[in-house]
Amino acid sequence: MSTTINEKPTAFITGATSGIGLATAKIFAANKINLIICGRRKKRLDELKKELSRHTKVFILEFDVRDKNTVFEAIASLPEEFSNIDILINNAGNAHGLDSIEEGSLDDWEAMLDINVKGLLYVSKAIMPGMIKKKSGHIINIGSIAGKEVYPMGNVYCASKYAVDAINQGMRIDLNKYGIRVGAINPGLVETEFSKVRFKGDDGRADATYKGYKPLQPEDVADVIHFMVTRPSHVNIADLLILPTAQASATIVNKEL
Ligand code: NDP
Ligand code: 8X3
Repeated sequence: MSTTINEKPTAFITGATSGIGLATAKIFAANKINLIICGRRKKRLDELKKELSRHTKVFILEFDVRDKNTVFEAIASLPEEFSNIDILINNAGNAHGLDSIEEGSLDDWEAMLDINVKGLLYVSKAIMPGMIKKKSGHIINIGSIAGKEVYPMGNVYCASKYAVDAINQGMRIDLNKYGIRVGAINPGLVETEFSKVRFKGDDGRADATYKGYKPLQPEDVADVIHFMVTRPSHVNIADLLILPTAQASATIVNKEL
């Protein structure tokens, strides 16, 4: 693998307890990438560590990306063996609610901006210095089709993902002088816990999101992320949109109901 100067690269994955982050941790582990897996649900992190330690070295960091001080303390606390981070997967995030703008909840808006935008920035701010020092590294930001197209009732979630798109471009420009690769993958509909969170445990509504067509599976996205980080070091996949075949745009999905 030509990603890094390390013999076995180390990847830091936020939101590894579920969905895209979990699938990415699994494919990375199967390919002997050392892992720092992050999330708030410690029990899931413990179980994942147990499973993946058969393939690679795994370290757990339990923190809420919204909590600035905890983010910096957690990353500063990494043992020597895991402190040289080659790959950062900025994945933690969710939609909270799906409401017309005038009916949106302030708590939902704050959650999306605090997690999807500010949390991503805190984690990046803590990890970039190490990459800058060694003049190498690879940051992958998980955006969304919601960061490319605004759809009805997507308002603030879309704003958070448009911000991720802008941050991805800004990082790529500003980190260019250090030889750090920065790229985004922007998925359409992926069957994860995303809709359970968006609809606050309304499983009927969440399940309906993925009915009548074949949505992307988290492994489909993880596979592409693994492809991105295993390109030769002169190749940077800067911005990629991945959709289920049944989906043509944010609002056009060919469903058989
Ligand atoms: P999941 O709900 O399955 O996973 C979300 C992950 O983010 C969990 O591991 C969760 O961990 C973590 N997370 C959420 N909030 C926080 C927080 N405050 N602090 C730390 N970690 C947090 O959803 P997906 O896998 O689908 O989502 C992953 C990313 O993909 C998100 O950025 C999402 O916006 C994006 N995306 C998803 C799409 C989809 O259709 N599913 C499509 C396009 C983009 P824990 O709860 O343990 O903290
Ligand atoms: C998740 C995909 O279409 O629900 O980012 O916004 S969508």
